[in-house]
Amino acid sequence: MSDVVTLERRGETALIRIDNPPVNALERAVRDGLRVAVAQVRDDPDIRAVVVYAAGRTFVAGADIAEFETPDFETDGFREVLDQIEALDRPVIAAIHGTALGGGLELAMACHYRVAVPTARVGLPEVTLGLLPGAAGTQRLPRLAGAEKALDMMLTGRAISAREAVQAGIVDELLEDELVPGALAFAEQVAQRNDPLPRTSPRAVDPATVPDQLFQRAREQLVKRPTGNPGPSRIIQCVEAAVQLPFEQGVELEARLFQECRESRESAALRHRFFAEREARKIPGLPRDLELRPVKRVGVVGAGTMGGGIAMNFLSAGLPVVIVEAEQAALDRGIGLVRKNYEASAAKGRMSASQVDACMALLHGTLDYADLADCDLVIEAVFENMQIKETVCQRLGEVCKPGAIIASNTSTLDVNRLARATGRPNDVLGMHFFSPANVMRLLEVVRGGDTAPEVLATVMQLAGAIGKVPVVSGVCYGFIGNRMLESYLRETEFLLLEGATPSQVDRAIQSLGLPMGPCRMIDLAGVDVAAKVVIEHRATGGLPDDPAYRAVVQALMEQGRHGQKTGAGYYRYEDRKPLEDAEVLELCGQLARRFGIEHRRSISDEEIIERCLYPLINEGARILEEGIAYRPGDIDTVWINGYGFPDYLGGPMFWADTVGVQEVCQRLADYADLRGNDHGYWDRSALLERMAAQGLAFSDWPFS
Ligand code: 3H9
Repeated sequence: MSDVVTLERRGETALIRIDNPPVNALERAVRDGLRVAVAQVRDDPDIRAVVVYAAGRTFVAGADIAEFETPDFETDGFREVLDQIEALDRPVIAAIHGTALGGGLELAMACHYRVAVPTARVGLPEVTLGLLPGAAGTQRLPRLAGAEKALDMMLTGRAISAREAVQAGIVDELLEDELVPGALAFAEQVAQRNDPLPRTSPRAVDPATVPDQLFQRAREQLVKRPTGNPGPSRIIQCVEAAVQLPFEQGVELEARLFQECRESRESAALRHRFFAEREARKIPGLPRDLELRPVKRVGVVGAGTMGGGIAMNFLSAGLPVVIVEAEQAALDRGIGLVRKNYEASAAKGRMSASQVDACMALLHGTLDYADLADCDLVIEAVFENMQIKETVCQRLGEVCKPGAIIASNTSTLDVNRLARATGRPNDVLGMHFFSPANVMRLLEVVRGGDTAPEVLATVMQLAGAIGKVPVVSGVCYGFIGNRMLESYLRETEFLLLEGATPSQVDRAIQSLGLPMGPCRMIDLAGVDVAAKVVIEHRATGGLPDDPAYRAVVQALMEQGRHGQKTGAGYYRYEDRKPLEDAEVLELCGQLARRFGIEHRRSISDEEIIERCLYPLINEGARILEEGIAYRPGDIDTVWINGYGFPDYLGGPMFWADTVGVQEVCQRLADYADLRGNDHGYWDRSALLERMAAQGLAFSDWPFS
């Protein structure tokens, strides 16, 4: 017997146990082990029933995603063993706990019966990896649950509860007993009944149960909202085949389409994303068993939009929050906004009224810093200004109890300076939430020069517990995300000064798949907010001596064009619809003349994409070279979760590999020649140059 699959007899029932931590992925050794176990059952006439279950925290959570990178990967090995299970002449029962996902649910569907503990969840999330279920899941699920339900589950990748799975016909029974005893009792019952074995593959989907136009409507949705993900259109094709074709033919189609997806760049990018997000939680040099500081109560300073949003993360996770404001009116407004946000969620059916009340009951507002004395973590979210933040940090250093963690939500300021202001820099780090803080998944965790290892580890763990995707950044201006954004916005503005229009820049960037180009993005975030960041950056000596540097955003602010909220910014707005504005084009023309920038008749989309994104990649390489980010995947995780970079492009560094690092480097050199390089805008990072010279890709990181 193999290490990962064992067979044990319990009376007349065989117990097949899969034990392949951490998530019992269906890797080759598991498939081989299952094959051996099935043969053993086949050869033993005394076995009357079989239970398949998994050890540890979950049933099988899918195929081993890393295996898809093997160039000659085949789905046959999966389907063969599942078919052998289904073909057994004694009842086979899958006993599910934790999550049966992807290949895990496909394994369960090949069994004759499925039982589950009530907390279990089942789903086919392959689409999130740019794939479709490749072990006959597209054919078995419609036969069990109907085409409509199957299509919905596969297109959304959503896992459903065991209870919902029973209603859908996917799970036969919820276990009241514990997993193995419950499944054994179920097995004995079915063995005694001696019913014909309910195999899934010979069933047909009754066409009468398929809603009219189901597949056509699904295709129309895809046209309306294209995703760049190769999975959905092929999933529709497979489910349609499950309705129309015999099982074998459907499976053949599935195998072919699965390979098309697996070999696509988009699926490779989505798989990269999966592992990058998990890798980002690991901090080099920190022992895994570090003792964490307990966090049971959280404090937030500042009840503005940001502070309120930050508080909601903890309230929703059941942690009490103390929120401090300077004035009663601001406090009331802030708390009112938190309630309003929760009520909006309740109105959309995402939470119940009693859940809203429970969250609000955990929130305590105060004007007195002394009320923070019991908190284990305090996050300041006051106005982005060094003097104000330093004063707040000093107070926090005094009032917070020993061992409490103090965090700043700054997006640009020097975390080391703020740490010193507290007088206890070991306890301090940055927690840079993205707006709206209760919605956006990214959290940049800024590691200060003196941050204690267990403080960093505690916050990384806590971030996961509140549903965030945390990425560690070192201390620098703008950390990982905003620092890279700066070069993107710099080139956006130079392109406008050279004669490109906001809509042209936005369209070119959106053609890559970004949901919003830079001009629309600033209009939404606030031109005033963006301009103030530039002004502050200049005041602290962080900008080159170039009067044309981001002159457009500052001029727009001076004209009161603060973006969508004032009805005008880079665009003018009618009913929130952005329209090109001749005044903005005129303004750009005037600024260009003032700074001696030549107006060009035509600027290609290709140039816009290269000029906006290649410097951003170059800055990413600098961030790696300086050790601000640990790995290229961390940068990709920031851009996908914080800035809407399309996940099917894998993030900017993954995308750079797709374009070719040598090409990126060469084009940066070309633009230095073409546009001039007086201010060093086109200087290539040493790392990028080395990579280009040695033919390295970011996926080769870490380089020796
Ligand atoms: C598939 O099944 C295709 C089929 O149709 C067959 C085709 C022929 N593979 O997320 P966590 C690792 S496609 C490899 O932190 P949690 C993960 O990297 C697959 N590794 O835990 C991490 O490693 P490390 C369809 C995997 O408790 C560790 O396990 N299935 C896989 O927060 C813990 O993971 C899916 O897409 C995997 N399949 O969440 C499900 N899964 O510790 C993917 C996990 O070194 N998995 N790892 O960083 C999940 O959604 C979550 O992991 C799960 C647990 C909900 C199961």
